[in-house]
Amino acid sequence: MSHTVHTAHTTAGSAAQPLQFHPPHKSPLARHAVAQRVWSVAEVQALLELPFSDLIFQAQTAHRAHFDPNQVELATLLSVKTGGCPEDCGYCPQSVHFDTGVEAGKLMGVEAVREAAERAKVAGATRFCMGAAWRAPKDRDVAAVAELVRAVKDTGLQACCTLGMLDEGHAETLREAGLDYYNHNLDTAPDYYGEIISTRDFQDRLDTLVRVRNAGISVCCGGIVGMGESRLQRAGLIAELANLAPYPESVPINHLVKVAGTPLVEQPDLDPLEFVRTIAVARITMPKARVRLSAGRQSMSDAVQALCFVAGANSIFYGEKLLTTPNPDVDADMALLQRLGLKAARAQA
Ligand code: SAM
Ligand code: DTB
Ligand code: SF4
Repeated sequence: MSHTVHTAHTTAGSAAQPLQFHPPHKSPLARHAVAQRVWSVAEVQALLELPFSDLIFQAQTAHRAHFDPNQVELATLLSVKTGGCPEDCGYCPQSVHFDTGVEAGKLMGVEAVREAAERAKVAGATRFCMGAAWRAPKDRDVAAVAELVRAVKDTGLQACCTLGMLDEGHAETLREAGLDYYNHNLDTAPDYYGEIISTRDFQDRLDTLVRVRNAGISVCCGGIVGMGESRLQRAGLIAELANLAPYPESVPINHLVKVAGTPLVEQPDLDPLEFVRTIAVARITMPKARVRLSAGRQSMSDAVQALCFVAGANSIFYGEKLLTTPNPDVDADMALLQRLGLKAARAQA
């Protein structure tokens, strides 16, 4: 049986399947793909429903098989082009459709980005992620971001960017500039996507992910929980991510940051333990991925964050700001890591 990255729409409700081989297809990286399990939504849901201790035990076991469980990657974010986005993602403060007080800006210049990357490096980060509030960058935008990528790479940090949907050739331009990762989230389950975003569809996201893979850039792809989705839909999101072939190298799990002016501001709080469960299931289904405890830490207790690390999270966004919203300050994060005996991942030589 052959599977490609487009398995996405075929997983819902499918029967449990054993190990599958995802054959080399268009992606040069897929050449290295080994047997990868295909997850049905029902199987992922069954994991989400395990007794909590059993779930955490499985997640810790998977984590320890592939990573030092006491090491966490620190990734710093910078919004290089803020606001004014034509998309209507219901969670996002940067959409022009919502009155959130975020002002539209221009793309930052190379020197300002280089300085921010240098500061992030001094503070201990190993990855630097640049976000732009675009639906899809134009050719000239991609050329300008390629210069920012070069500046970040000069500092010795890993470079990641998230710019929206990429057109033919864009991923190659970014790769040539040295881009290590491209972040492009599936965000929510295919059957909930239309409730959250109307200006694009789920398949648009998959199309960009294929372009990123084919250019030889590592994939950073995750989603947001706490947007009113059901547990089954959380399982649907994780199954989609885990069935990408190969699954993403990096998986950010965001908790919705409720921003005044967005349609989701009144969303009831998700049970924090359900967030921890989602992290655990991401770890079990994508055992070799960096699972990032992403947006939402500012309103999470230290104890919940600690449970997320026990559940297999091994990366965080680090620095006082995400893109437009606050993140815990560096001193608080350093203190938390120290209390937990966690070490920051070192930069590769
Ligand atoms: N415009 C590009 C796109 O949407 O792919 C890149 C930037 S966009 C801000 C990157 C990601 O930020 C989204 O995919 C979403 O997962 C996350 N995000 C945006 N607003 C958020 C919020 N209020 N809470 C949690 N995550 C959020
Ligand atoms: C991701 O998954 N989360 C980050 C990053 N990738 C680009 C963004 C979080 C944004 C939270 C809302 C804000 O600060 O604007
Ligand atoms: Fe635009 Fe990205 Fe925000 Fe959606 S999430 S409105 S695409 S910046």
